[in-house]
Amino acid sequence: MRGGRGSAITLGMGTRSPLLAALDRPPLDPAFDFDGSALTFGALDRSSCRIAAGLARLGVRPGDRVAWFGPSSPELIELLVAVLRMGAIHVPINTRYQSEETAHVLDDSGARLAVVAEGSVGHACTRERASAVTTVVLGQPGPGELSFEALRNGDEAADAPAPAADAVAMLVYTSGTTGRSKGVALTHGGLAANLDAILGLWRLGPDDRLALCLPLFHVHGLGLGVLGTLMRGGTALVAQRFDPAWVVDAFASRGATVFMGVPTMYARLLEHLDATPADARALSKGRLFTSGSAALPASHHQAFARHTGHAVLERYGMTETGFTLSNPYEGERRAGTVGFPVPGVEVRLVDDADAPCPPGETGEIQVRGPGLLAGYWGLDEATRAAFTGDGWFRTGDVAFVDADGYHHIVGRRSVDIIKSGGFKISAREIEDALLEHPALAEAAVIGLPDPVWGERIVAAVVARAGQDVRALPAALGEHCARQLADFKKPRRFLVVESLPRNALGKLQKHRVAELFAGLAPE
Ligand code: MLC
Ligand code: AMP
Repeated sequence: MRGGRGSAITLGMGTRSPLLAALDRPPLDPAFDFDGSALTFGALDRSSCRIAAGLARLGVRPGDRVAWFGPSSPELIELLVAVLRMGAIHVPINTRYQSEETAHVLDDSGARLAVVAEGSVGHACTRERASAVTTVVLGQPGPGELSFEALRNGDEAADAPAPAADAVAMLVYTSGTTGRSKGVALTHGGLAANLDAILGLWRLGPDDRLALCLPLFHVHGLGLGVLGTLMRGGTALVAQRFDPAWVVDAFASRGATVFMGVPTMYARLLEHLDATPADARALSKGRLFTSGSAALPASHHQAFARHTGHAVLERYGMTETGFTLSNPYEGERRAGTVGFPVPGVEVRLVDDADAPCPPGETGEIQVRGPGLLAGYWGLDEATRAAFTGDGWFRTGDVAFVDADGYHHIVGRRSVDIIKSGGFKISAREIEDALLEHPALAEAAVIGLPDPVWGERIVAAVVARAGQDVRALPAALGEHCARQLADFKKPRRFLVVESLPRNALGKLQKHRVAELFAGLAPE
């Protein structure tokens, strides 16, 4: 993996990873603020040193994977910094995951140690793997487990030499067209180069206070929000979860200057502002509002500008490619577009044969640049298939460029990828889970357009003979709730006689949406 694709750059890494440059900020400057309780750069520097020493005592070595299943908390930041400074690999796990999804990440990454919230799904999974994974508990440890406090309370260790630019810093699991999630290996040098470019473009710096309510297990919140703060300074005001009133208060009384969100958050903020228009005054005081992870409807962009006077800066990215396209900071932020390539990133649009499209034509976005993944963890064949022969990463997203050079995303090559609430979801994974239900013969899962969620997941299913069809939707809902994270659950189950197939019997996925056309809302 080291020295893999996208790792061609060499940064002057100095004595520690460039991802941790802001640890040199004045020690009393607040780095992260958890509802009034501040973690300063100095305190973070010291506690992460102690945790790194504690991890080393437990046998964690550079290159080992350290998993995290817990809330947005000071402990997460301390552990991340410790892991990065000792050259181990941070593996965040989505806390909405159920057992099978969590177990897959632990097993696939080969986690050596995991920090888990007491009583969580992650805790149950590490208990079952006690011989392979050392369990550190946020809360009361069980027999054979350690507490996070014990890890934090040891001696400080001297810094290890900085990890190489092409050493893997994080494994971030993301869905693809196949059933199971894949670990995207992101390097110290790649992350630093890409984050430096986009945060520079947006003028992020030590005077900023970021209202951060994104989950901290995906690149949007973890990369731009957490690593951004660790690289460039400033303070992140961290919320456990998104709440429009919390965001308003961050700008009204806690000096927030920047907000980064997914379109569903803007939809919720707009509902809040429609109900409480006076709250827009607080948001107007901000410097920058950005959106990414899914398409921000132009109507949301316009409504937010009407309320607050701010043109949301929309950008496009992907776990595998980093932050790739962005509207300008100065200049027109064009609604419904994702702007131009981020400095240092090359973007091209190609046809089905990977040949560049003529100007104005629609094609797949392909990306080259320093921020690309080093590879999918343990999946050499999938990594090879994701790149063209000359090193372009195939995103599967489809776009065109307008006469002024702004990129417009128009869709995706695969109907099996769904984005709902900014979470990427594999239709195949849901279908596989559904087909484990004994009453089902067939299942087809798709995303239907939705103004709040981007896409709403629905399933058309064929029952086995003799099943009680009326009871099936409720039973399938319960089955999914046990097997899958809540955001993957189909919001509607439609029982049909048969699925649309062509003459050869192949499922016509693009026609499944027709089954839902004209149905009354549930
Ligand atoms: C939840 N609900 C849904 C749903 N998810 N309904 C339809 N579709 C969905 N996807 C329902 C729930 O069942 C519940 O209903 C109600 O909506 C509230 O759910 P919730 O889960 O409590 O909502 P909330 O916690 O507020 O979550 C919404 C959110 C969250 C927007 C905060 O989805 C989120 O954090 N999204 C961010 C994902 C992200 O970070 N993506 C970045 C990937 S990186 P009821 O009936 O029970 O009330 C990437 C790269 C890049 O993409 O470029 O950024
Ligand atoms: P993820 O795999 O979770 O990193 O999600 C990456 C995907 O999110 C991309 O491949 C796009 O499909 C989608 N995406 C990210 N930003 C945008 C955007 N601004 N507009 C449309 N789609 C986006």
